[in-house]
Amino acid sequence: MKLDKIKLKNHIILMKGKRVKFETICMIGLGYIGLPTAAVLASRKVKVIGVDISQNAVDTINRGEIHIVEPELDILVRATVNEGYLRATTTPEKADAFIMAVPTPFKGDDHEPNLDYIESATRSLAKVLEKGNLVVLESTSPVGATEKMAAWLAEERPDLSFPQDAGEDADIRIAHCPERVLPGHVIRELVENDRVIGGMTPKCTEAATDLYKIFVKGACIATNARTAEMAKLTENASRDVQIAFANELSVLCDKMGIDVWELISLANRHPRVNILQPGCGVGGHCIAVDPWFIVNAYPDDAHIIKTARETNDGKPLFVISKVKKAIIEIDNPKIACLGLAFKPNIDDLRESPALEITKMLSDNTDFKILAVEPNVKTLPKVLENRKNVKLVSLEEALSEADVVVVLVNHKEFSAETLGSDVKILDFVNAIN
Ligand code: SAJ
Repeated sequence: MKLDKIKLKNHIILMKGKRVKFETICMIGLGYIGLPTAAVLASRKVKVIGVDISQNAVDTINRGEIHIVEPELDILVRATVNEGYLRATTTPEKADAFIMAVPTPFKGDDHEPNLDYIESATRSLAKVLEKGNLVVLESTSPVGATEKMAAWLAEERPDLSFPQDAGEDADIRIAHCPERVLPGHVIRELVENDRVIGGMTPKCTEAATDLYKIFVKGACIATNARTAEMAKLTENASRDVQIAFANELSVLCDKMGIDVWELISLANRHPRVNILQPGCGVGGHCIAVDPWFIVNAYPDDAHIIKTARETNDGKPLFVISKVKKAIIEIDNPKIACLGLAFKPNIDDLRESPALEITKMLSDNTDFKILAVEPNVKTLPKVLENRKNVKLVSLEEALSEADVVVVLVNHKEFSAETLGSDVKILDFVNAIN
């Protein structure tokens, strides 16, 4: 018993002796996840070098400003840049730890994950890598991506040893720590949410845990890299399946002449039922994307996940069919499309079903589209050259439109602001 205690003590001392201190952190990718993470870390008085290939993003941040919309982020970036803890640049610099938060889009038609951004970021940071460094992949990735990142690093730096070959004795520690913050609540959730930390070895997990403990108040849960990768995909696939159920109900209710919102609120009175909300489709760069990483790898087994994706991707077509039905007797109809973002109260248009619906309606040049999106100042690229599409104020849209289609439940759209003098097709329950 006594011996055990001594052993344990030694183990802790040994671990502490080996623990890496993080004075400088290099954050690669300054987008919706990278910039908030960099700013939160810098607010803990750690020196953070933010790296992005966009000169515009770098210049904006170095002025203490931000190039994306996220509540509280502007204050944090201004303060940390002014105090000298956060600085942006276009190429990686030496640091104690590197965190990578770059996009993982698709390539080709088969939803194959495109790891090109991870690969090029990995190869560029390899140049400044030093013995004792920690490299963390935060980008949502297919299972095995962290191992690929480690292999690319090893290829670039044969002078260093990596966990895939040297195990716990490696010069470099590598981990996958997926982010799970909700756009619109990123600053709070970065700090409060529990964090899954998957190292390539237990020591890698330990080093990454030390890094995240700098700002995470939630629990840091240890696992391995592959499980951490799959955990992230599972979280988003689970939400996608649940939203697909709500979207399927909305189509069924339309056929049955039942108000789906009332139906769901009644069913949710059951103590063990919690149905989510139908909408005009599922968007964003996460839920509409990540489940495909599972389906692409295991197409013969991921049945429910695939069907959910198809159900949610099919919802915009249902919305369009309802709009066309409503305007069938109007010549050159004016259609107000309320909301372009992928979800309420943000400016993010990536994979947005509302934007896709607006674009598809505007393919019919007989239709005049009055787009209303309070969170953007100009029309997005996919709409900007279309003569029949205008970005207008809510007032202008309401006064001109023959039909008003509510696509996103932004706070600006409600029973009070929309009134009842025009034909409203509400796909997001904004006016109830
Ligand atoms: N949506 C519905 N009905 C609902 C909820 C959402 O139609 O009841 C739609 C939204 O309008 C939007 C899409 O789903 O188009 C996704 O929105 P979301 O709020 O569900 O999720 P995201 O994409 O903003 O963020 C998700 C979150 N994952 C989960 O909730 C499991 C977040 O925690 C992740 O960090 C994020 O993905 C990510 O980065 O992966």
